[in-house]
Amino acid sequence: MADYQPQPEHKFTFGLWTVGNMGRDPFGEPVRSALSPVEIVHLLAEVGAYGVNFHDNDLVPIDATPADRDRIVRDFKQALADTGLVVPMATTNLFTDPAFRDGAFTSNDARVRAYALQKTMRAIDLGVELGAKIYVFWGGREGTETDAGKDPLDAGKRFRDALNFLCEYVRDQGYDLKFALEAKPNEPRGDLYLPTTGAMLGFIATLDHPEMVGVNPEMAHEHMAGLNFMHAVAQAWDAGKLFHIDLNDQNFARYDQDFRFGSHNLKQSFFLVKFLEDVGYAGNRHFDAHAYRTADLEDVKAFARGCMRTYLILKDKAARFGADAEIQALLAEIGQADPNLAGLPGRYSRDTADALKALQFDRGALGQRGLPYERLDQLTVEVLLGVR
Ligand code: GLT
Ligand code: MN
Ligand code: MN
Repeated sequence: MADYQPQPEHKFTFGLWTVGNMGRDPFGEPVRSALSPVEIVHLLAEVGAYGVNFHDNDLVPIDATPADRDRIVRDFKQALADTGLVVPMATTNLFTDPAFRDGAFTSNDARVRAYALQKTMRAIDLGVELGAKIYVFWGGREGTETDAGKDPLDAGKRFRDALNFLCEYVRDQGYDLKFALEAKPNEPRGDLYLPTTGAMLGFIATLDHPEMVGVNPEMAHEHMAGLNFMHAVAQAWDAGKLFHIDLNDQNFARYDQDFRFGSHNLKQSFFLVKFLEDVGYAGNRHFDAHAYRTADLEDVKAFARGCMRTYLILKDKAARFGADAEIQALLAEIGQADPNLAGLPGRYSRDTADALKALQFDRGALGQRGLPYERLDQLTVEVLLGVR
């Protein structure tokens, strides 16, 4: 893997909104021209991506006529056929239109909640028509600026009712589609409900069809909350809930920067890639990021290529870490078992509990044993810096 060229088996995907991002921010107007969905598909094919994801309105404008919709979808399908790109994931825009300014599924207005369900069912139909197997829910405006006007218990119940309704819709239609919930702590609203992947995992267990629903953790969002992204991903994996993943990068405690993958926190990115590769995560590796506002079209392509190339380089580094004899010797030393434990504690039984209670521990020696994490971390850094 010396050339770090993306291949379909790497399952690298981008949203229409990522490389299509025009560089608008709260203080400035767009700096890049709009690209049509067809142009974006060709751009992604040019840089070597495997798939393209979209919100309903990235593809079909919210006020399109049925005839517009049919033409747009036909052209998009043609672009997919011409390039070989696939659509693994789709989602709904429930945050741009002013109707959603107080949330969608959790809005205080019953009409907005009903409209959000209608819009999502239509968007699911569109996603499935184009081949999506994963449907993402990012509650962009499901939150508050002030808790004076919305009860979090009502909001939670409304969100649950909406997801239960939509799970039944998918089952009733016979769609092969799973849901992936994406958490974010804040932005664009002051506080968003279910702000972390851990919160989403707890919420999923309260749904009528938890088996249909997993998570879509985003690196930048966990970092905004000051959390260790790899740990969140590991918890999701352990729960069998890592249905999708949004890769990007971010300086801690800032706004949602959505930087190029690996551009800021190389070490966290390394441990994340190592985790995904070690466990054999077979899902899409979706880059939910966009180029700097300073980028022109060529630089946007460099951004997209960079996301994939860095992932593959880090994958290579993870293999080096695994093959490094000194690193592996340190890991073996750290993880040493004690033959005197003879299988204790094992599974609970009255006997194992009694045997464990009877054991003598040298607490002083336990507290003195050296743990060579400094050496191990330095070796990790040297792998990353390319000198091992
Ligand atoms: C938006 C958001 C992302 C979500 C997308 C899906 S849209 O760009 O910042 O994190 O994944 O709705
Ligand atoms: Mn983000
Ligand atoms: Mn995202």
